[in-house]
Amino acid sequence: MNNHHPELFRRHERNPILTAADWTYPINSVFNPGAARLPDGTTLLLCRVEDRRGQSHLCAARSADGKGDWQIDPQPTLSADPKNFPEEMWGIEDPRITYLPELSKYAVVYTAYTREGPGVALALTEDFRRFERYGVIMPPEDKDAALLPRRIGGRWALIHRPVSSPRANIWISYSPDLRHWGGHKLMLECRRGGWWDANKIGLSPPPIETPAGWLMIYHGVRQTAAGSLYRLGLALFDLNAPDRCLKRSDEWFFGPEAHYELHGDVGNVVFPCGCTIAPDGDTINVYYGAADSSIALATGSVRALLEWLG
Ligand code: BMA
Repeated sequence: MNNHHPELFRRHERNPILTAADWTYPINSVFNPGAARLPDGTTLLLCRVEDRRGQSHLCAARSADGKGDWQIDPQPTLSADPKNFPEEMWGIEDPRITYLPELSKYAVVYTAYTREGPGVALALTEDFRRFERYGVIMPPEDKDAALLPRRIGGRWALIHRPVSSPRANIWISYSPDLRHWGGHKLMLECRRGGWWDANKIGLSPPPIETPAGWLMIYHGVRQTAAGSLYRLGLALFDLNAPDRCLKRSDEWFFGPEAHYELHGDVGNVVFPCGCTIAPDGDTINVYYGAADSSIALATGSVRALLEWLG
């Protein structure tokens, strides 16, 4: 156990880096973005934008340094399409982006808000302008999902979080073609009792491939008399058998502290869906929704995260 708490994630000095006021069309809030570093070095955020009906769509914002001067698409980049995909009737949320070298495409795995609750949907894209939709790939209630970048033992791997009430654990499932899924395995279980990650956990950004294993930042939800507290912990998984957990932090290392994390539409929430790794291979930029209202950036080191995990 650690007795000292190193600052593993440093908040950007100009946080929040994106708010509803930055949008070119009227919106309620912008949060929980997926992230990708494009081949030319541009950082792309696929932001969850909530309109004033209460429904979400996705909108791209691009920045040369991943910190400022964001170029925001003048209209929604990916909207719900309930005519062709009735599962998206109440909007689409919380995208996680993984680049798939085998297909030379990005996989965007997002939440489709169906009549029966959240489900997991997939779209592929080369340019974040045109999208090839696969529809719902995991039925409700399921969310917090992302693909691994390459096949494991010949099959694609999807991390996701089905709810088996009253608890919600992280699972991994496999597919030969991204459409048919099976081989379901429990990947990480929520703790019980008074733990910070008791009863409900979920994947945050897609896992980061390191020589030591897949490094996962995950969120734990603590129910309190004052509402839910969303905080982040770490776990490490075997590169060739990703359902095998090698290490897991006992403690959370990042939680709501700044005013924009404590106050907003849903206070006490830090919720990253994306991160980028700088060309040095170590610096990690984590983009997170703050209090379901704005987008903030925190920076750390993959090496330091692994060291802290022990
Ligand atoms: C989770 C998701 C996130 C949201 C968080 C806090 O269940 O719905 O989109 O940011 O709750 O409200």
